Amino acid sequence: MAQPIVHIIGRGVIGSLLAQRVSTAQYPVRQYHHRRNKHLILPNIQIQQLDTTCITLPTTQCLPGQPAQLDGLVIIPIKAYQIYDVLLELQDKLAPTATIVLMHNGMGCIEVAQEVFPNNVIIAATTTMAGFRDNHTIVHTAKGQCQLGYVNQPQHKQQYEHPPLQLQDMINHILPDPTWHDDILPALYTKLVINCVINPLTAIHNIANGQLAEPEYKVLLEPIIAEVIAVATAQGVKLNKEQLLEQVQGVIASTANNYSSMQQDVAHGRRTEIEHINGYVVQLGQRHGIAVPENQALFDAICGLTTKCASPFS
Ligand code: KPL
Repeated sequence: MAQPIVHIIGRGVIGSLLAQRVSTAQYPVRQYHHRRNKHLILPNIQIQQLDTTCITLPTTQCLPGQPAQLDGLVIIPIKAYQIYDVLLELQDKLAPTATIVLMHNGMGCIEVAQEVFPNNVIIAATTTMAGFRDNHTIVHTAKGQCQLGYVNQPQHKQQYEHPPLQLQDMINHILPDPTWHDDILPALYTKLVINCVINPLTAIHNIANGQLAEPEYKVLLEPIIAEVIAVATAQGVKLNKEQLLEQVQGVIASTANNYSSMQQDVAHGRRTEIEHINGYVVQLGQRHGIAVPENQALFDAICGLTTKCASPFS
């Protein structure tokens, strides 16, 4: 049986770091750029690895225009606000046996993927792997970890050319420090909490993650976390405040020298994922009649700093 191909959608930081990990693990890999760039000659991406040595990734391919049956593992590590369009673009291009791995900050996209691909296996993953883009070089700054779990497991598994276990084994080699969860929702809400705190605060105050350990910022953490726990509880997801506070402080310490993705987006005038992070909490607050003034204020502040901000995700 041929090795399944790993298809990575996008040339972003996480996508490029993953492409490098897949080729190091010696699996066949293809990385894709968007069709709107089909006439551009895109330079090869360089990765500056954790040990500061550099490697060059193979040329990325344009997403196929015609129905093409991409099979194997299709990893989608793009910005949350790009997911909807990309899933629609992939709609007639994935084999029913392809396994989709969604990997992005924020919430609200899994439901869309389940609607567009009701018959595919879908895995939701979240990571603390990190890096930043310096022109065409991606600088890898944190090995990080991954939490993942199935969100769609169609019944007709016997038609799979590559049994889920073979793909699961590949995923375990590709993703940094993976932990599988039977119920991925608590892990996704935990990452939401981390992002609700670190991303907007570092972007608003234009600081590295580690500065949030200073007393003036430390006092801000708990009320933001308490609001996310309240909406998560209303959604049926139980979280523990003390544990979360510790986890947030742990990420602040372990990524102390890093700049969060939202700080980088704001600093470069790019669109942020705020609708899917604090905006998602605002939306859940409205749905359940729960006041979330801290998250609302962070949402408003980031919208005030960037031009491309829509109303809370819906
Ligand atoms: O996910 C992140 C991000 O920057 O988006 C954290 C974990 C906050 C690390 O910076």
